[in-house]
Amino acid sequence: PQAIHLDAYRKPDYRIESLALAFDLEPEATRVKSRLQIAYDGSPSDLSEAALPPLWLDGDDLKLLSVCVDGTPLDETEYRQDATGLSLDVTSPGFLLEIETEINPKANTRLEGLYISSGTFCTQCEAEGFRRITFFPDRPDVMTVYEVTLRADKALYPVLLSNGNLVESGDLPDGRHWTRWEDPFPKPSYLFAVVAGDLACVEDSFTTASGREVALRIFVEHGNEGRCAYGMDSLKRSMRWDEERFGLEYDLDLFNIVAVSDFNMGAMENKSLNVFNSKCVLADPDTATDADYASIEGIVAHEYFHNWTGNRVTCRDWFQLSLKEGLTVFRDQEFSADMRSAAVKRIQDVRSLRARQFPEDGGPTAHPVRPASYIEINNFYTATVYDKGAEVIRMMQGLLGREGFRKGMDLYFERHDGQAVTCDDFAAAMSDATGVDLNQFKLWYSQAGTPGVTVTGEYDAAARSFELTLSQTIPDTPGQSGKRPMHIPLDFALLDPDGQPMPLKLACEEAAPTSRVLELRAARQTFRFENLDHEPAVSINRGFSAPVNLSIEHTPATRAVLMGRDGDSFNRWETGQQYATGLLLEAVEAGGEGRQTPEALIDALRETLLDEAQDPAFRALALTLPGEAFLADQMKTVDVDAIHIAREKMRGDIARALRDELLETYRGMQSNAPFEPTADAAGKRALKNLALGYLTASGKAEMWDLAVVQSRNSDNMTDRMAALALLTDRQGPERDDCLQAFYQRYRDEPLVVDKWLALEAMSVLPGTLERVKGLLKHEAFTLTNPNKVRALIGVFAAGNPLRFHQADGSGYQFLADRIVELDRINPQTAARLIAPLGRWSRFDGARQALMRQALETILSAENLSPDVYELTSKSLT
Ligand code: BAL
Ligand code: ZN
Repeated sequence: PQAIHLDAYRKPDYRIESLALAFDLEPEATRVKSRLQIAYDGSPSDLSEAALPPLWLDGDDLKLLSVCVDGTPLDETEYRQDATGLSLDVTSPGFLLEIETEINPKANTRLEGLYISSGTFCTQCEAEGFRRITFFPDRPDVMTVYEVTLRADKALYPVLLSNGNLVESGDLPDGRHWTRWEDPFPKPSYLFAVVAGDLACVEDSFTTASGREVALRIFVEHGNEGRCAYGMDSLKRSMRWDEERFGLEYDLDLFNIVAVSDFNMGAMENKSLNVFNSKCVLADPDTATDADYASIEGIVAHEYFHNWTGNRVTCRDWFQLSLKEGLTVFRDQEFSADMRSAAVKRIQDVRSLRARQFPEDGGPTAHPVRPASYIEINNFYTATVYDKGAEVIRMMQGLLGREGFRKGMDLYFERHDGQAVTCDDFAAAMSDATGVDLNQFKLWYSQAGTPGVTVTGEYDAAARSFELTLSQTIPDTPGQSGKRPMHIPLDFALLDPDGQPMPLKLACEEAAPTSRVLELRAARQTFRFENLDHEPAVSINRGFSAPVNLSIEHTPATRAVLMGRDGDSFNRWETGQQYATGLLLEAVEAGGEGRQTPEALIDALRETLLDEAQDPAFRALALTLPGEAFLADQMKTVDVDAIHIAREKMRGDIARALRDELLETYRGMQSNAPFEPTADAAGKRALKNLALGYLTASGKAEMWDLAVVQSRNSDNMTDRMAALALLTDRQGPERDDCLQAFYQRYRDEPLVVDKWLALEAMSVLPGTLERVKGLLKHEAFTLTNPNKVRALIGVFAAGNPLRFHQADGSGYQFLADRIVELDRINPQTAARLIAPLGRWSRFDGARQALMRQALETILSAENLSPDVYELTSKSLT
């Protein structure tokens, strides 16, 4: 397969002025008629007939039935067709093109284009699925207005939806019916959508700031109507928030969401017809956890926010994917921060960035936020494009200030509404609106790799001054070396022994604010602060203002200030995590057991656990030890066994030292009130379940009874899952009984069955791989459903380091075989399973060889998709 390069971009030769599509929906033979009004878009001097370039239409897996130009059928000598599309000679600068194709949605297991999920026709066109529906210039810079007519059997498919407004509908002979939809906003093909099925509908409405009444509908399989309330409420809150924060109103009279069970992604922002993975919208207390509720709130908001950042202003080409994704993730993060605890949300986002993006940035598939080339664009829906992209936007807001950032957003929409643009256009709007120079900053778009920033400081008591030295290094990544220094904004304060911020007077300035953003632009920079009466504790990169690996040493005294009293909760959490990480890595070096956990850490944890002034959700995060994957990421050569032993040992030490306090917390956080998915109630459950986790680690067998009782008797899925997640790691009959009872209770609930599969896949018990293999044949599992694949195979490979990396390599070979098998069904989902094997260079020689061997197994399979080929071959270099 060939790579596509950003610098080869050429604007399209032809505009599509309008597109009318008519579908006759049949599961195995859907007919699609398209009428395209086409106009040459080159310079007028090229308008001699001989000079008009051919028109290229992408097409994939389509049966071409006919092509007509201005009403005249073409014969086969007048166009050229290959496996990737159709090329037509053009003789007139404006013409009507009519094409008829046939497709087979039932056979479409890739879930790209038009396919069937549980009897419902649905589409996924981003990035390049539209070409699997009809021949079309399937690129985001070709925007057009759509009119869509849908015809289908009325009894089987009473609901027929597309983008925009419903303009007409009616009955047809033979029990069929039809609807016609018009979307007045020009859009790229990736935002096109169709849904046809027998679906239930939950309705509500929203009045926009300027008084537009918008009908809101969520379509679900019958029986799921009771699980839409939280998604609907999230939608309404998102709509209000976007008006208040960014002045952005909804622009049509109708907004539809459809939940489907088979979906490659979380959800999709098709104009006015969002299609959701059912996991990302359906919730009730009996089947969804607090984490599910929070994720639904964020994803519903994310897709809604795309209406402006993505749909009204879209990407010129797929290299600019982060233009819409990074920005929209940033927007959904800000929304969730406003709906919940901002501090907790920030910590969770940073944890997820470190778990998913930092390893990507340090591995064989590292790429910039705006990649320079790709083989398969589906492989670039990554943590880097999304989450690091969001960090880039957050840093811009840090540099411009909230008000400046808002001015930049306003200018961006003023300039580019209705256009397909680039990340440079976005940065230009930000810079022009505020006068802030972002030229060096834009290296964040083009240089891959997580910058390392080293911080050292020296206090001169006689001079009452403090000299802070910052230096940065940007690691080499595949295809990129010798990088330029980045522009890194670091939120900063100096704290006195009571944790109070001290005045920050730079030698060259009069002003002495108590916090500031230090802008690191050179490889090394020194800042000298004056008039300081005490040696300060350095609180830097507050709120994780820049996505860097920070290296800073604290004395026991300054660490205690930062952990206990820093007004920046992120850094309070961060300092504790760093402390625990240092101790754990020391223990790992010693083979795992290490020394007794120091009193200083235990005391700090006790103080946090019992500090009722702090949000329980924050306390739960502060008491959670760094995860095994994070610890592995800090090591040159990963030792999964020693990491597991060290972490469990420390958990046991903490549990034994704090047993009374933990028990008190466990009881104190219980509630008899009915379940509410609020941040407050969720925080209490999080702290209660954290306490339960430690109690079971304390070595007292009776503590396990608490988990067993909780798993059976809770009135909500959060508590039940928390208990089961502990029990799954415990050998013995009660484990098997509890898991079995859980499955029996929920066997008809696909989203809960996914949780059950994941519980088995994440177990640290020695027989896990064998059980996972067995579950492949279980009635509950199927390789054709991406949620099932991710729950069982994905969780095992990416979420169970101990068992995936077992020394005989059986985990690796298992994954390789599943990827090859799945690639024939669904390449996009198969490719997303590869990453854990790509980390081979971080392991010992024996494991390296076994992991590479597994990658070779994949690469040697016949007819590999470009998706899997690209990531596997890159992983081997
Ligand atoms: N655009 C793909 C799904 C999402 O990021 O919203
Ligand atoms: Zn998105």
